[in-house]
Amino acid sequence: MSTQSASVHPHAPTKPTWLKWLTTTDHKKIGIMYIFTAFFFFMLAGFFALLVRAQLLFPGNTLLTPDQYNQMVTMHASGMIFFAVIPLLVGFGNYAVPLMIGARDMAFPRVNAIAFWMLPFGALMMMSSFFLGGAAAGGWTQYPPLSGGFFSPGRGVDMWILGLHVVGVSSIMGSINFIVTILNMRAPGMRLHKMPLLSWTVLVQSWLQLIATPVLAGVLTMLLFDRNFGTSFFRPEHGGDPLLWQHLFWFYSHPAVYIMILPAFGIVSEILPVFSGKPIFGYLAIAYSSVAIGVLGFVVWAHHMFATGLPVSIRMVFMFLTMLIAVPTGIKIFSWVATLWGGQIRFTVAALYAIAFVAFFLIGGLSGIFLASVPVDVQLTHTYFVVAHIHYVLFAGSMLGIFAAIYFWFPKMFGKMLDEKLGMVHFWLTIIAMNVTFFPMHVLGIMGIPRRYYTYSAHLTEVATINTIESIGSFVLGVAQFILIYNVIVSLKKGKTAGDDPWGANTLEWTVSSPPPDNNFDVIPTIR
Ligand code: HEM
Ligand SMILES: [Cu+2]
Repeated sequence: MSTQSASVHPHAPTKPTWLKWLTTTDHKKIGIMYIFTAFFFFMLAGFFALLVRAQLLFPGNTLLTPDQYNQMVTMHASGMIFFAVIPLLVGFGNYAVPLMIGARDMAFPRVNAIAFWMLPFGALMMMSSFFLGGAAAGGWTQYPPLSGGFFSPGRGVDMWILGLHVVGVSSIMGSINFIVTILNMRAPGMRLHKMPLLSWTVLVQSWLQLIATPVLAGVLTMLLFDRNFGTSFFRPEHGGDPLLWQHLFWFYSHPAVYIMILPAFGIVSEILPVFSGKPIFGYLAIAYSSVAIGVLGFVVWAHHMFATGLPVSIRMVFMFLTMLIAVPTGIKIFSWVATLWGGQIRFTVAALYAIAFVAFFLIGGLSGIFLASVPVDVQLTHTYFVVAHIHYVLFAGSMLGIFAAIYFWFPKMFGKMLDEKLGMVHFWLTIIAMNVTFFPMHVLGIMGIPRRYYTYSAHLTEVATINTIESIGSFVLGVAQFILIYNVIVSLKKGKTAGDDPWGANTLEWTVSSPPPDNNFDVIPTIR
């Protein structure tokens, strides 16, 4: 086994490069394809957000029709969650985890390839609804009766459901693959307690996907049947219950927020020690608090339903359980700060993104604790405060983690360094514009301004000013991402050669060449 090398198929005919990529089962190529595909959808869903912000730039704007506005809000959020953030993280997991644990590939390389290819197909299915009479417009949460046949008569919701089914199957296949890989394919001597933290978080993420995604598939199918085949799971006029949707939807979608953040925790836990020149503080605490977050994530879903008239006793239980999540999250924040503390910090772009993650994700965590409190949530749930919260967890959290990962692993992936100067410009513009865009949303929310509204009154001058500022911030945020794209293109062509270990890191992927050989390791390393 350990002497197997790249020459296992000496007689394989040489394919043209593009065909090699299209037919590859190599986890590294698949990881890179995940990342590029998902980045494309990040830009597309970002464009939808900018249309939303353009509409809200000043009161009484008619850039979009109300229905187009609702479609943009829906497709922005759905696109970001399912086609951008989750697959970006899965892409980094795919690329890095087998290398980090000393494996030659994922456990099921062909399943890995199929799972990847389902992503663009699922996404295109959902996006095609724009050309089939209009996309879904009921928000990414698609609460019935809004998503039912009466309020959403077109094909949009059906295509939304079918597209999600396809990426759902992809997620389930991917998660099984990660679980088997991580549990069975670690290099000799790499006990679970020695495994890099990214693998821990990907392992927990995969369990969440495996358990939660089938529930989403079920509830989507029920809605599809209500809409097309005369069932009435969610139709009160025929004895159904719309709240059943909310329970099942959030039983998936609350774990989904951890699906979207856990690998980012892992990424940051890999990067901070490298650039602070110290080992990670509290390795076991980070590993086990990730498991705790995964478990708790399944028993808090009703905190999305505090305003639906659930019995007070139930709301109290969910409030308490939700607040408990602050404990494992706090443990991580503490460990990261302790890792940085007293270190010889090298402020590379990757390090800056990881540090910014800790600083700004904290804001999203704190607003989450506010929202966990029933009386506060009842006031704020329909307002912009929630939009502020999700963006501090998903942009300031997941996306900053993803940017950190891009700057950190790019040299390994392509053997070239990204330009640090361009990276700095990208970093500072992103951080400033992100806060200008999303921080004032807390204020709008506390003022009582509802979310998902098409426009607002010109009499609300303060509200208008805040909206204008946010919109300008968002345009800068959008433009800033082209600096990253430019950096990638230029660096691929003429970036500095990276060498095996440009950052002085010591996980296994840095012991092989950049880019790594096809089979990852000529000799599988033994861990002591
Ligand atoms: C350029 C960056 C972004 C901008 C300008 C932006 C802006 C917006 C706006 C304006 C809304 C609709 C507000 C409303 O009327 O209710 C929204 C909703 C949403 N955004 Fe973003 N967004 C960005 C990035 C992201 C990212 C990276 C994610 C990650 C998943 C994300 C997830 C969401 C979600 C889930 C919602 C729906 C919230 C709900 O359930 O009501 N956004 N965003
Ligand atoms: Cu939740």
